[in-house]
Amino acid sequence: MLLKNRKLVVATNNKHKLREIEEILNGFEIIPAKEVLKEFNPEENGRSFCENAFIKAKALKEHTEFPVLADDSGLEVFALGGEPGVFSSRYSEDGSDEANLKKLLLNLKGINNRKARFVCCMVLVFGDRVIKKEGFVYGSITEKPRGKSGFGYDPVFVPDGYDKTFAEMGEKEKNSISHRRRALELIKGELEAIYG
Ligand code: ITT
Repeated sequence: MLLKNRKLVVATNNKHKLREIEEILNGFEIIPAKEVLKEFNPEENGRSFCENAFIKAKALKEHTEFPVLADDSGLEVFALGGEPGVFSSRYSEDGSDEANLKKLLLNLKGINNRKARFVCCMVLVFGDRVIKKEGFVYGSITEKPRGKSGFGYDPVFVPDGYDKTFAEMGEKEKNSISHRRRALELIKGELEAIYG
């Protein structure tokens, strides 16, 4: 199946993710979920990032003829048995970035092993095909939040080989090494094949 235009619907309500995806997938015309469906809020009850990404992509694909790309992502902290994992956006009671960060730092208080990784599963649905690709970035969790850029857990995550948090780096540098970039690089090859 070869498509004429380079339109791609992105199944996310997260404006930060959308911006990062637009930056990385330049050359494609990105259509935000809200332009296809005013109320896009599928229940993310999967047990893995890929299950949740598929739930989001499938929910939107029912409403558009264009290929749909969905991202499910989060932070896994090894000393916490992989928490917050698929619950990254709903870790604290109110689910705000600030409260999620606070809970994470509290749960890590006094723990020396601060190793963690960001995971991103990208699912692309077009026609009757489903393509899943995962990206990872390994690093460690700081004692205190640092930096203002980005979103979510960016202020406490220092990727291996760097001394800045994702929030201190700024979008460009983060996007060059992030879990989202790594998953998207793998999806990009598939997209080029679909669009020709
Ligand atoms: P959509 O479901 O609409 O895409 P969401 O923000 O709810 O938006 P997820 O369910 O995939 O997305 O949850 C992702 C959470 O994981 C996000 O809210 C952050 O807390 C965290 N996260 C994922 N990628 C991140 C990144 O690049 N930097 C910082 N935190 C990230």
